[in-house]
Amino acid sequence: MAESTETMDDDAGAARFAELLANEHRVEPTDWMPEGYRKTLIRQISQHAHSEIIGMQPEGNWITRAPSLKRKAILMAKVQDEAGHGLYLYSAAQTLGIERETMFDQLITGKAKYSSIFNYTTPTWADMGSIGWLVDGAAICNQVPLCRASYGPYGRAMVRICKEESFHQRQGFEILLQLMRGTDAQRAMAQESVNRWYAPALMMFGPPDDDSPNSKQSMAWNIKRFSNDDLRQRFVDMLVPQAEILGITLPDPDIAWNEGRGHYDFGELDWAEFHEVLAGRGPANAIRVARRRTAHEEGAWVREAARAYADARSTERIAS
Ligand code: BYC
Repeated sequence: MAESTETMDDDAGAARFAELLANEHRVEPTDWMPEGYRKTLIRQISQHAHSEIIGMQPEGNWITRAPSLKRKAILMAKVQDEAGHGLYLYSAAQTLGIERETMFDQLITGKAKYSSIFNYTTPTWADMGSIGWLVDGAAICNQVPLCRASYGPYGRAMVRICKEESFHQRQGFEILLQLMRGTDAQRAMAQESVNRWYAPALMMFGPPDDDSPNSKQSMAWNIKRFSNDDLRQRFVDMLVPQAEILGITLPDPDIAWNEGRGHYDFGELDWAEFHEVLAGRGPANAIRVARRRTAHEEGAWVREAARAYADARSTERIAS
């Protein structure tokens, strides 16, 4: 087993930390790490965990109304996967010294950020297709490189999360494909939904690189492996041929293949809207946080029962 470096003095610890990064090795919870690295990881991992938990709501909205038993079973499994992702990520953040209760508190009091995308509403069934295809698709582009994040518990959690996300993306694509092969009304519903989700999905990657205060340091620490704009480009390049297969039009007249760059060009995004959503003024911010707070309060008895059970077990163990 690797020796713990947690107790090294700062100079020796910093040298060892730099060596781990230079050799593309993982940093583990018992290793010495700079305070900024710890704080950045707590920020990113907890925001990611919150996104998974809040992200259950827009789809949870459709579980009782899914159009068939099969669709309902698939959607329930997907939403349960998201709860699981949230739990792995809260556990990974806890290894950095933050309590889970503190993170929950930050979320339900509106102090914590979570992904902007979950502040949009899901008025139609086609939105389940768009979330899978576009939101989970963006999540995969962003998260596959995070499997190589330098912090061990985060990178390892991401491996399983990414496997599940790719199933989620395929199921969303398949919902849209079915609608596009259906009636005129179904095709119109799919197109209208993609029109609403496309730009917010591109904004999931975060602000443009020259307006991203955290990217440079996070890349130097091998947490982020690609810049926000690079990942956004990768996503657009992936979407265009998939949209052709679906027969869906991406709602951006500026999309065009650029032979010189070897990538698709695409239009400017509305960053004012992104900042409004981050400031808590998106279409569903208030609903999402209020719903989470109610669920947390209504779940108090579960936490009390789990605590009482754990206390009883430890008393039993001491007595035996
Ligand atoms: N939404 O310097 P930047 C899912 C914030 S869940 C909200 O570029 P960074 C799914 C950013 O936090 C997917 N805030 O930051 C679940 C920072 O603010 P603070 C969630 C955003 O960290 C259920 C400020 O803007 N994925 O897939 O270097 C159902 C400046 O940004 C956003 C993750 O969490 C945003 N979109 O890069 C279906 C992935 N973008 O903290 C699907 C992990 C930026 O300084 N996270 N901000 O106050 C990351 O990869 C990075 O944190 C980001 C941002 C690329 C998101």
